[in-house]
Amino acid sequence: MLEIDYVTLEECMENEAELKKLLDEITSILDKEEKFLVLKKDTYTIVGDIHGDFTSLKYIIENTKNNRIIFLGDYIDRGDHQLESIITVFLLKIKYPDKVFLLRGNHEPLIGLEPYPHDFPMHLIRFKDWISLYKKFLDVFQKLPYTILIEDSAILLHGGLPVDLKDSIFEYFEVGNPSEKLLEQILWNDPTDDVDFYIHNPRGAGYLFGEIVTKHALKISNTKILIRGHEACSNGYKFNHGKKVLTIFSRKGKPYFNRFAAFLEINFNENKWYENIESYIKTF
Ligand SMILES: [Mn+2]
Repeated sequence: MLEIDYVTLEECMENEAELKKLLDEITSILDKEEKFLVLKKDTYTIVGDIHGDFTSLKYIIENTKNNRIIFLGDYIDRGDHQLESIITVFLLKIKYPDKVFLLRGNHEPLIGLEPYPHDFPMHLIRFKDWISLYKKFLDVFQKLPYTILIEDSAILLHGGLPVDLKDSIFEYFEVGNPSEKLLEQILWNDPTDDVDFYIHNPRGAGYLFGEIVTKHALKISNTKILIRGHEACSNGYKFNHGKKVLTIFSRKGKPYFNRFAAFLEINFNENKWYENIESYIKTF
């Protein structure tokens, strides 16, 4: 179980210098981490979009039995407690750098490709030096990893698979030096069951990718499933592409008012984990 001392908004506001120090600390940790991470098969808690829903974030941290946790991005925008949420995941990463992994979402934006709404800066205006604080957050976001490969098991990322097919997984994910175009797709793409290959995305960035893309990526990476966030689900999760894509959505409240939120508690070492994937999904 992961233990954390939560920080309140009032504490952040009283200690603006401390908050900046925390952002420097997370920066130095992320500087040491690869942006395309390869992790061993193990037990993991996997968490989808939080979008400032601090209540759900706390619920997951306090109710998961695992001590390894992967977040799929989108910590900020939309909810009422964005600062508390992002500070909490940063504190977790600082305390457990080898057990907590923070993927980047499209709301931890690429410069020039900000989503709408992007109301996080409004939550910082109450600080004296909010512009430099926001710049510091943007610098941290640039350093978040964009993809996790769980060996022989799963690909984890925020949005979706790139539609430019390549022969090797390292080439496919442009490991070492990903282009802006590739990052846009990883952070913005969504799966579709309506076309086989790909089509433009009504979000205005990235593509909708079909089952051909998923099958190709799983084959070259020797994995069974893509686990991603990025889309609201009324039950907290959904499948696409014949259960080869699992979407996890881990927050509640406005503007979606989904009935349930969900997270995954999975042991990739268990036999037939893939056949029994639904039994690892926890809804609340
Ligand atoms: Mn998203």
